[in-house]
Amino acid sequence: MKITDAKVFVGGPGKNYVTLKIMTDQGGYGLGDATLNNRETLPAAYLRDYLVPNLIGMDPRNSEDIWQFFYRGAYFRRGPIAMAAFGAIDMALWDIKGKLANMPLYQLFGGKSRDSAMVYAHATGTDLEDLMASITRYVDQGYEAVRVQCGIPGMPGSGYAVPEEKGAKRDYITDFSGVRPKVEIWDSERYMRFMPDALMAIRERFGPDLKILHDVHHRLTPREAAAFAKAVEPARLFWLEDPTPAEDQGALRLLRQHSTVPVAIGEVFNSIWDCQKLIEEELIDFIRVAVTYVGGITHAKRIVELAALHHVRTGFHGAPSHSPICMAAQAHLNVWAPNFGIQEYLVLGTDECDALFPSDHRMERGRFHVSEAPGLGVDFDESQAERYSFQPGSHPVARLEDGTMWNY
Ligand code: GCO
Ligand code: MG
Repeated sequence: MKITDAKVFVGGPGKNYVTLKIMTDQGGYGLGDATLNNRETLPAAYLRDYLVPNLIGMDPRNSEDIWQFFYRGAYFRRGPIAMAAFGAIDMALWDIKGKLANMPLYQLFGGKSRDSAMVYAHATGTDLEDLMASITRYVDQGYEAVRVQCGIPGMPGSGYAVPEEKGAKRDYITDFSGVRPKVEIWDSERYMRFMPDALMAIRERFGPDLKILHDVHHRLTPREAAAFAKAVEPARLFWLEDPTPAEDQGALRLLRQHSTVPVAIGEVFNSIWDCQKLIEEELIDFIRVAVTYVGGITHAKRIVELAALHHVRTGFHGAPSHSPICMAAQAHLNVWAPNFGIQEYLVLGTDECDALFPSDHRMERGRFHVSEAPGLGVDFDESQAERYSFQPGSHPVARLEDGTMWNY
């Protein structure tokens, strides 16, 4: 069996999805997602210029060897661009394998450990009352878990992932007015003064059962993060996400000495080496890698298995930047993984997105139900894809009030 061709598409409804389609000499095909938020053209170029020409003629069933060939063969290893490109190939090869076996992918991993996967939604508010209203909307829809982000009084620009107007949603942070980012202002002191009481007020309003998550988006120093984690303990969070800059794996040691708040980190990681220390030293409780950014299913599974040895559960990244192909790969891992924790999932399944990526995966009352179709269980409609093209966009950047650049 041989790979005969592979095509790369960039575009989608309100997003720049990077979709890879690998064709075989037996008429079948597999799909992969290489979307790297706000840098989408780069994994697409890596695929087109270097990886696809090498893929032609390879046996698509040898997904492990193909992964090693690209990873080791590049010599300059890792990094988000390369790993997203390898990730798309790896997903597509698993898709082909599942279709050959005529089984949904989770069966090839070891079957189901659960019927469906708990997901969390994003509640956002310009102030606490606005946030409470947003949480209520999700609780009423049956969600058991909600990430809460709130505007901070006195902070111009408000804070990470906070909407501009009351009642508005801010799920997707890309601004498509061009590649020059807008500037948001950050003030750790004001944030640390306000947020612990706000989280406690949410706990009191919604009672003991709601799973409350909060994302610091890498903005505190190790000492600040330790103090913050201690201060939010009474709110009994499901997790505190990215309290410190993710590249410093040692940064969480101080937090661990001062607090038992569950910690989640990893959405910016590209490999097992980025989280090895965090997992082996048991400095985290949830690993948040995305299948796309860590080189696909082959490498993500290695991370999940290392995590399982150290009581670390999964909480795969599921920001709307990932296409339904990555979300499908994660859905299969979620129903299999013995150490599944939770899945981030934003309901952005607009009609256009469903038309571009038809599937039987479904979300119901805060739970994701995996499709029983062979392979990944998601398709790609090329005639729909013709409607879209790349749109330049950017994340905002964060600066302190005096102008100093900070972590977005
Ligand atoms: C999350 C993340 C995202 C990122 C985004 C960057 O927890 O979902 O923090 O919202 O900001 O993926 O591209
Ligand atoms: Mg996050």
